[in-house]
Amino acid sequence: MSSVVPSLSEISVDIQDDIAIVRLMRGKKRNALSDGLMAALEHAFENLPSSVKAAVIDGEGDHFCAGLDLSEIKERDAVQGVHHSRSWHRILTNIEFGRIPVIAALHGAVVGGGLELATSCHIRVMDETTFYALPEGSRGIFVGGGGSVRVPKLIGAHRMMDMMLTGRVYKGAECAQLGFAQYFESAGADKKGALNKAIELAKRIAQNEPMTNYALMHGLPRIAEQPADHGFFTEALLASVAQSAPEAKARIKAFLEHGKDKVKA
Ligand code: 1HE
Repeated sequence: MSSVVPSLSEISVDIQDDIAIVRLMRGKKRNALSDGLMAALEHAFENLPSSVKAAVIDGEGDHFCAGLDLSEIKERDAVQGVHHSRSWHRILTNIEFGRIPVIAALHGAVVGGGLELATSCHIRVMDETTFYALPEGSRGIFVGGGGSVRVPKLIGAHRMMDMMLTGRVYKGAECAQLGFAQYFESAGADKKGALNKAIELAKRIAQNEPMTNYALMHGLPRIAEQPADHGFFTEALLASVAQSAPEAKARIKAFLEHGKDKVKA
């Protein structure tokens, strides 16, 4: 994929102080992920300024993302298919294990590769228009963007199996309970409910100590896959690195002396 020319006009990056809003701008094609759009996505995340502490990703138009651009699949042989899938793994893993937390603002279709993109993000916000599907099963193909690894971690392999075998579509508030998203918002008249909530969360996250955010993004998923004994040790290392930052000491002092950032129920 490195030889692919990024379609830079199909991604917009809006920097608002310490957050970035990265938008898929291919609404006419329901933000279907062509090679050029994937390369542009990679380029956008690689080039976020260091002042950005959290990012939101959303899609132009009525749908977040219709998945892989199916018009490109017909030209590939098996070897090219492997490299193509591996390029998605690289791009989405660089989002999941990048420098900053990423919040997906989901509306309309979140299908196929769109769901794979959403599951590489750290937080997902959906609204009542959002629906999830994995049409690969009925198209005679398979997930290739990391879906078989990431989706079962959220909703279980049994639900993913059902979605792929039967074409089942999930929508509505139950999706948040099932694990597709952490937040369910009303779309509102301007249809920006999920986006507005995602921006609010990004601004909140950007206030955290960057090392704590980084430790959470990189530590929690890895500790979850370690034997408990290894996990405890990894946790101890991360805890000691995070607490040694001068900013952490200042934050704790501010609570002890002034009650700053008291937990509110
Ligand atoms: C596309 C794509 C696409 C739309 N690739 N062109 N993903 C899918 O199987 C989902 C296919 N898409 C849909 O089911 C529907 O388009 C939607 C439910 C998302 C939206 O429906 P709707 O009625 O709003 O839009 P539409 O009329 O179907 O599509 C508008 C245009 O976008 C149309 O092109 P046009 O030139 O006729 O205007 C569609 O052809 C085009 N379009 N989706 C290419 N996906 C790493 S492996 C990942 C594997 C997968 O992701 S497989 C799942 C692929």
